[in-house]
Amino acid sequence: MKTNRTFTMIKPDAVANGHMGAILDQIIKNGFTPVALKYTYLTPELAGKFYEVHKERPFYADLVKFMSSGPIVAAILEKENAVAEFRTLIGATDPSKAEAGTIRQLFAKSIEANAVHGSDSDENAEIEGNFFFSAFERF
Ligand code: RTP
Ligand code: MG
Repeated sequence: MKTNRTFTMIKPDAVANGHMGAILDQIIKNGFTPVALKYTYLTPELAGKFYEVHKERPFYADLVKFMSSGPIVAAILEKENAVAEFRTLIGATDPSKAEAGTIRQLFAKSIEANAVHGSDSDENAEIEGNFFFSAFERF
């Protein structure tokens, strides 16, 4: 399997609850190498744009409000088969259905405030990484 990249955010709930360090630790211990990293935030406009694919979904307005409610950590991560491996590490969207030991099972409180984002395809990983990082901000 070739080494490739995924994009993640540590969401406002996990930053506010003090889990930023523990989550980064889990990510790195599980073999993901950050090649770009920043502590930042999304305005409602930017959160709306980032999650535009969900704009017809009933949870969209709430999701935009939640994702712009506080600071986040954004990162591009490198590992073999990064997208699939990272989604395995974070677990199911709904933390009550996430496997034991996954980041969402350990740190998420609800289906919305679910601690982390992980890209769902190589193509979206590229788009999402470009949303946050310029060329000179990534190794
Ligand atoms: P993500 O994109 O953040 O990595 O999460 P995901 O693929 O596991 O889930 P997705 O279907 O893409 O949903 C994006 C985010 O929207 C919120 N959500 N809320 N209230 C609800 O029923 C609901 N469903 C989804 C979550 O924050 C989810 O991660
Ligand atoms: Mg998704």
